[in-house]
This record gives sequence, structure tokens and C-alpha cells, in this order.
Amino acid sequence: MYYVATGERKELTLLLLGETGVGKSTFINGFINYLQYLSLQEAKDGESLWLIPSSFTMTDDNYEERKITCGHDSNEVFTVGQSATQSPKTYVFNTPDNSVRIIDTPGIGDSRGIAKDKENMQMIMSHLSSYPELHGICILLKPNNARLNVMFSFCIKELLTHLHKDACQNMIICFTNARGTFYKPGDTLPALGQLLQDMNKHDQSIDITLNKDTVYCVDNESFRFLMAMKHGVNFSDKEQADFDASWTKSVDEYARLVTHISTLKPHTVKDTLTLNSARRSILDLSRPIAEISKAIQNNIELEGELEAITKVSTQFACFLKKNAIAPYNDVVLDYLDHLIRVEEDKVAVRGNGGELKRLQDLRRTYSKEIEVVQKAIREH
Ligand SMILES: Nc1nc2c(ncn2[C@@H]2O[C@H](COP(=O)(O)OP(=O)(O)O)[C@@H](O)[C@H]2O)c(=O)[nH]1
Ligand SMILES: [Mg+2]
Repeated sequence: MYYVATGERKELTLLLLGETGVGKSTFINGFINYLQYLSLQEAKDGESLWLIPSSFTMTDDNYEERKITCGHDSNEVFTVGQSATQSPKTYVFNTPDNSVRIIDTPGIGDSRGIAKDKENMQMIMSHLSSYPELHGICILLKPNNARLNVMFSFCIKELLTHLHKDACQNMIICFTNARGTFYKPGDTLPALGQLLQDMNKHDQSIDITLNKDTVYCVDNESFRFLMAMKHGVNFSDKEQADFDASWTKSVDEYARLVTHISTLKPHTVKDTLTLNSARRSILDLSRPIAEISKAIQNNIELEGELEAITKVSTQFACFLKKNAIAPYNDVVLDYLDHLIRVEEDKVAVRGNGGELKRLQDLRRTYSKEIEVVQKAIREH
């Protein structure tokens, strides 16, 4: 891989974020290959390289489905022919100019639901505490996957609520699976632009620029191709030529991305972590607030207690308003409503209401959090 020589060797840290299945782990497997082999031909002749075990199916030139699997690691759980990263993990690469640490993370939009998403986000935050600075925070997206649905808004907003405003300067967007859109961001980029603009209308100030420096398009299908080929799958000459072109394109885009983040002032991770602690405190306080509110009906003397706790909670909320890219994720309630509706239908058939109750509890907790933050925004 080639880079513009900066003369000074830097240690760079890049965090990968995005929906499950968007291609974060494959992004890392691509990187090690692109670093080692400048062309697909070189890679074909060389040794197989992968860092993260992977499992996927591919159709060969005889239209037969072939399952390709490389490696095994308990951090990657293979479900329905796909692997899913269980906890954050860091991989280190030495490029000619830099040492690049890339942090792979479990995705948002986990099929195990919103509680798992929240748990994953906490795991990411505690993993980040080992790294004082982040040069790049990369949100991975697919070019034509932004059916401006609840899920897309939920994922983007959820990520932005966890990051400090200063991190805006380090945000980059990387489109995976981009060959089908000729390495252009497709419908997703305008959808994302619109989402950010709408958030800004609601008294938020999101300073994320979408331009050539911050938007990248890759397709790591050539990694899939390489692995399939090493497993003896045959492809037509036309397909090989396409994969060859996507390899070269991705090599260029990765180099451009690393060069860009090496010019940025790194984000101080502590700022983002402090924010996260404030958010957790609001959630922790929402339970006593709810309980005291209930008990107050019988014991009016509790009013003072309630006022004191609410005041603390409001201070945390003001802190979030001042410092978070997005102080709260308003889509979380729409998303939970959607899940609750689905679960209600299931309960009507099966009659087991345990999961429904859990979702309803979650909804109550998050609506309390949002209420506290919105109130603080209105009043302060
Ligand atoms: N065609 C194509 N497939 C990809 C690309 N990136 C990932 N995949 C496939 O998408 C699936 C999910 O990828 P994975 O890296 O596990 O996603 P993660 O959940 O974000 O880590 C796997 O089957 C990958 O082989 C890409 O750029 N192009
Ligand atoms: Mg993964």
C-alpha cells in the first residue's frame, strides 16, 4: 500500500462503528490484504491472510451455493451462515508511515434487540477507555440501505448520542458493498445528510461535514472472492476482472482514509467517556425518581427528596446538552414501539408475555431519560 510520506511515524487509532452485517470485520480483513498485496493477482499468488474468522456463502459460476469458512474464534458467532462479532477487539497494522490500530466492534441493530445494543455500546465504551485518543471514528454504511426507516435513524442517532461534540471533526463515513453503485454512496448519503439536517433543526448543533475528505467508498467483495478462490471456487474471467478492479479501488480508498485521519487532531476519548457516565447516571436516577414520585402520594414529605434527585439528574442532562453530538435519541421510542407491536402479535399467538413486559419496561426507562433531557434543554 502506498501513502504520502509524512516523515514522522504516527500511531493512529480508528474506531469502526455500524449496523451488524455492514462489513466492519471484513473491512479489517481487507486491510491486512491490501497492505500486503497491491493487486488481486499478487494476493492470489500469495499466502491467505485474514485476521477475523469469517463465514459466508457465495455462488460459483455453476450457480451452486458454496459455503466459505476461514478460521474459528469464540468472538465471532456464526449465525445463519454469517458471523457476528461479540465484543470489541483491536487489531494493529504497520503501514510504511504509521502504526494503525483498528477497533472492531459488535454492531448496533443486533438481532437480539435493543437491550443487547445498549450492552454492546457499553462494551465499546469500556474498551475505548484503554485508548486515550481516537484519530478516526468511522461509521460504516451500505450505499442503498437507507430506506429512511426507523432502524437507520435509530442506529445513526444512537451512535451520535454516545459521542462528544469534539469528535465531529474525526468522523468519517465509509460505504462498503459500493461496487454496485460504482463506488458512489448511493441513496444513503442524501438520506444521512437529511437526517443530520433534521437533527440540527431540533436545537442540536451537529458539525459533521460530508465531503470527499470524510466520505469513502470500498467494496471488500474482493476479499470474499480471494477466500472463495482459495477454497477452489471457480469464477468467470469477467467476474475476476470485476474483483480485480474492486481490489485496486479499495487499496486507493484505504490509503486515502489513513492519510486523512493522520492529519486530524485526535479526539480525547476521556471526553466521550465522561459523557457516557453522565448518561448512565440519568438512567440510574430515573428509577428512584419514578419510585419516589409514586410514593409521594402517601407521603408528602418526600417532595424534597424528589426535588433534590431531579435537580442532580437535570444537571447531568444539561451537561449532555452542552457536550454530546446528540443529547438524546428520540427514535428509540419509535423503535421500541415497533418492537412492542411485533411482540404483541406474537403474544396473541403464543401467549407468553415475558419479552413484551421487558420491552414495555425498557420503554418506560428510556422515555424517562428522554423526558429529563428534553426538560433540561427547554429550561436551561
Ligand atoms: N460483497 C460484499 N460483501 C461484504 C462486504 N463487506 C462485508 N461483506 C459480507 O457481509 C457479511 C457481513 O460482514 P461482516 O464483516 O461480518 O459485518 P460486521 O457485522 O459489520 O462485522 C459477510 O458475509 C461479509 O463477507 C463488501 O464490501 N462487499
Ligand atoms: Mg463483525
